[in-house]
Amino acid sequence: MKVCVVGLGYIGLPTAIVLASVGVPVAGFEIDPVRRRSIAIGVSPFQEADLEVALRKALDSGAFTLPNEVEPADTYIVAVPTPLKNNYSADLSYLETAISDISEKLVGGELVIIESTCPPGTTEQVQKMIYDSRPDLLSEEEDRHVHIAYCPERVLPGSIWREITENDRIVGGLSPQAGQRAAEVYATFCSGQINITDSKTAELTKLAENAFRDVNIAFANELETISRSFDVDVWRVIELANRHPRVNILQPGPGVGGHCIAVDPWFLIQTNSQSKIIRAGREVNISKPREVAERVKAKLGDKTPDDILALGVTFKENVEDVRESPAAETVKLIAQTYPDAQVTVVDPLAKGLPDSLVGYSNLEFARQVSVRRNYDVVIALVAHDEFLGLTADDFPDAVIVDTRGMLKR
Ligand code: SAJ
Repeated sequence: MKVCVVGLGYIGLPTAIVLASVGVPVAGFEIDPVRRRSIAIGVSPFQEADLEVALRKALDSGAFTLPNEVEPADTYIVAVPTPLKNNYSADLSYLETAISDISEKLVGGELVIIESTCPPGTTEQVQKMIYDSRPDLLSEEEDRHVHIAYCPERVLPGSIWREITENDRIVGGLSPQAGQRAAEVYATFCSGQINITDSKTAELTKLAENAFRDVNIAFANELETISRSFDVDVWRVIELANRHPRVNILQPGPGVGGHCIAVDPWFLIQTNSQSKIIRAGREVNISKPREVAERVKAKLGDKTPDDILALGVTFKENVEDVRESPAAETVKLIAQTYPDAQVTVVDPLAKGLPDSLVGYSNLEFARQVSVRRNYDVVIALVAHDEFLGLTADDFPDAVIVDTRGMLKR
């Protein structure tokens, strides 16, 4: 088996490395030359526990190479971004480019696996793209056809290197043969159960997982609003409710971020204009940063703050990633509401202020909290491990808005 992984991001890079680590020759194609050069010298372009050590081993072993273009292989794995367009539909342009690059190299009989999160029906579209550009491949005997499967990634940012080998996989073949062949690829490194199904079921299952989590978090977020109106601690309510054997409520926060859960439910909504629950979940979670900013205003009343501290700016705890971060969105609203206040954003993991916050002259970034300063307002947004020693008592004079229930622990 020789594999070419197209797109060396959060999913493609670990997938390429894990295959190389079990001895499969892997060519990794990354379109961004800066990212490619970084990977080639063994430096991961993003932080993920244990990944960089494995990357260096894979490079040293010679099993992982970094060509400047898509390289001929018998298996292609596509892990390119599928972001949202402004109209909340999926932008499949990166996928189209990847498929076009792969199509040029095909000789027939190869397996093409899509891992990127996609709207239902995309795998069938991929098949059409391939045969539209390469009708010559259709005229060959059947075993020379191109086999296509949808195998969604399901790994959790922050635990990718462990989960990539341990999590169960879903393998959706466009044909039984494609499903079987794709399952064999994952069996080389995955100790979890490999479940073979058809491509549309696999596409929908992936979206169902992330939409379910989004709706569950939205439920927790709505419960937070309700509990607060009764002056009741929502974290205690959830803790107690989750003692019930059939209840499992997730945790409230300042909203839902990242490049998956804040995005993927839209792929379901776009296919069903009647969507109620999934759409409502999105709306509740999207509205949360504004609600947090309103809470700050309500708590301050007539007072004008001079010094505001925001704890965390990444999209969740213990990662450096700031994409779609609800913490960043909250900070932006606060910076806009109080242009004369100094807003200090502390985050031990983020590389700096996200692009969406650059240009606000009242914002400053720091890696460590100074508990000595007399902040007027403290907003707790991300429960990084580094913050867990802090309590409300560290900021005796501040108005505190704790969106994660982290300052009392
Ligand atoms: N969040 C809460 N409360 C919670 C859990 C999460 O507010 O109880 C927030 C986080 O702070 C963050 C957002 O939700 O802003 C998403 O974080 P997450 O840890 O729930 O999920 P991701 O986006 O890091 O990864 C998800 C995972 N999907 C599921 O758990 C169903 C992961 O397994 C997927 O592989 C990933 O999406 C993906 O790439 O699709």
